[in-house]
Parts: sequence; structure tokens; C-alpha cells
Amino acid sequence: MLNLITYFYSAPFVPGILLADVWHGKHSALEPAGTAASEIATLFWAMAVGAAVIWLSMIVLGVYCFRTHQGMHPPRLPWFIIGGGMAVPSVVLAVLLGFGLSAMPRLVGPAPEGSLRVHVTGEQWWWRVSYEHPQGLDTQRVELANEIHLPVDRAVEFVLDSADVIHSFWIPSLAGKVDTFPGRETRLVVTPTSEGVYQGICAEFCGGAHAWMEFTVVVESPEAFDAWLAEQATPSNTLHDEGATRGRTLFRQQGCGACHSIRGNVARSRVGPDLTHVGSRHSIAAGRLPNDRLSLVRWLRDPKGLKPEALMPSFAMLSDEDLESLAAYLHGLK
Ligand code: HEC
Ligand SMILES: [Cu+2]
Repeated sequence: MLNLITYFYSAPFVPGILLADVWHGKHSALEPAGTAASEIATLFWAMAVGAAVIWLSMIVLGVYCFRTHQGMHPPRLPWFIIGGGMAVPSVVLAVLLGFGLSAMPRLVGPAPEGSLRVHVTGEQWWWRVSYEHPQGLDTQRVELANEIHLPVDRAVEFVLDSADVIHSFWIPSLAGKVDTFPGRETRLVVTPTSEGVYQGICAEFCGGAHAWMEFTVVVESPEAFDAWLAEQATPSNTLHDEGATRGRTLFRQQGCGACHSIRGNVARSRVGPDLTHVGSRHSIAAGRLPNDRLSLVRWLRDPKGLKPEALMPSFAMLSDEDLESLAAYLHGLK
């Protein structure tokens, strides 16, 4: 009877997976777009089918016993317990363990020779992303925030760490999740197999704005990727109009450079996200807002209102005109 109750309890998991938001879309672990994710999806399906088969056979067996044999006879009972209670679970667990252990090296490294390497640091509450310079300049890294571009069909090794607390780096469509720790590097190897735009998230509660710690992953052709990286490696110098020119002056006057870096401008600090090409990103503040001028103004006016505990001060004391000029300058940094 106890067994029956246990198996009935596991039943909701079947409709659960059918209804789950993981089924489709830009962050679906069941619609894999990378080698690691498809391996995990295969394991998931094997386990789901296995669990369904075991669950169904237990129900059938239970009904059969209650209907026709009121209570099993002692001579057969020990074999039933040894078989169903010990042998079957041991075999099932051993097979799963073998599968898991054999997949591990492919999922967490070391990466194959010639892989692209991307460093990602989890920060409260955004992701610092940095690439080695396309011309191999050791001292110069190409840095940005909350956005990762990858060439399709090439292995990439993510080198992960954290600046503060434990975060967890997860791109459900491409691979499994890996925790990031302060003072310790973890690794994840991914080979994206289809072009597209995917969503990554932080999968470990890390404080106030944890739910707003998303990032965008763009998987594109090798040519498009090379062009993008070369563009990101250039300093920014675009000033479209008078508003943007005013914005640049305000950026210096208001001390934004105490926390931000804009290559080509005087700002060099690494407290907050690098803003060199902030105008080219899909979103701002780790997925909190779309990237347009109005959203930039809203962000500058009230970061903590938009993201609880955000570590950027409010600039609500500036006039609308000043905020709009700053937004024009930032939006022009493509
Ligand atoms: C005390 C440090 C600090 C100062 C000063 C500061 N910022 Fe920030 N800024 C941050 C931090 C930290 C974040 C990341 C917030 C998050 O996403 O949780 C951020 C995020 C941003 C973003 C979003 C970037 C992205 O890619 O998502 C913009 C734009 C920005 N700041 C502009 C400015 C401007 C303009 C000023 C000056 C008027 C300024 N900041 C002053 C710390 C600061
Ligand atoms: Cu988090």
C-alpha cells in the first residue's frame, strides 16, 4: 500500500512537465540548441519514460493484487521484495550513474583544442562578459555585460567566477547550469548547434534583484561573430548630435566614470558594467528593460525602483533634459 501511495504521489510530475514553461521558446531545456543540452534532454526523456513505465506497472500490479489475490502468499513475497525492492532499483540507478559519469567530461571540460574561451563573472545583479582580444592582445580584453555572442558549431569554454556571492550560470537551450563562486573558477563546455537568440538566467538565489539577472545569447554564423567581436573591440567614438555631445559631458561631470568604463572616453572603472557599446545590446540592466532612450532615462532616474537593491545610485536630481541627453549619448554607443 505504501508503495502505491508513493507512486500516486509521483503522478503529478507527468502533467507538470507537459504544462511547464520549459517546453518551448528562447530558454527551453526540452528544445536543445547545443550538444550538452541535447545530451541532458536525452537523459531527461529516458528518465521520464522509465519513470512512467515503472509507475504504470506498479499501478497495474497494485490493482491486480487488490482485485484477485487478497494479500500475497509468503513463499513468493521475499522474491518480490528482493526483485522489485532491490534488484530493479540497483540496476536502474547503476545505468543512470554510468550515463551521468560518462557524460560529465563532455559537459564540464576540458574543452577541445582550439575552442573559443569566454570569461563570465556573476555580479549582484548582472553578468560581466569578457573575450580575449581578436588580435590576441594579451592585456586588452573585450568586455561587455549581459550579452554573449557565439559562433555556431564551434566549441566554447566558459570560465566562470563570481565577484560577490554564489550565482548559477544557466542557458537552458544550450547546456546545464554551473554555479559560480567567488575566488574559484568553474568551467562549462558548450557547442551551439543552431543559430538563434537564447536567454540565460541566474539559477541560484543571490539577493534582491536575483530574478532580474538575465542575459542574451546570440548564436550566429562565424563571419557574423567575427565582425561583431571586431566591432566590440574598437573604442567608441560615435557622437550623433548635440544631445549626445551634451550627454558625454554630463557623463563626465556626474561621476558615472567612477563605476563605469567606456573605452575611448576617460571612464575606466570596473565597478559596474562596461558601457563602450551599450547601445548595441539587446536589453539593459540584465534583461530588466528594453534598450531604448526612454528606458535609459527610466533607469537613470530610478535604478532601485526597477531592480530592488540595484547597486547603482539614482540620478533623479538631474533635469529631464539632462537625463535625455545622457540617454542619447549612451544609446549612440553602438
Ligand atoms: C556607484 C556606482 C555607479 C555609478 C556612480 C553609476 N552607475 Fe551605472 N551601474 C552601476 C551598476 C552596479 C550597474 C548594474 C546594475 C544592474 O544591472 O543590476 C549599472 C548599470 C548601468 C547601466 C545599464 C548597463 C547595462 O548594460 O545593462 C547604464 C546604462 C548605466 N549604469 C549608466 C550610468 C550613468 C549614465 C551613470 C552616471 C549618470 C551611472 N551609470 C553611474 C553602478 C554605477
Ligand atoms: Cu541569482
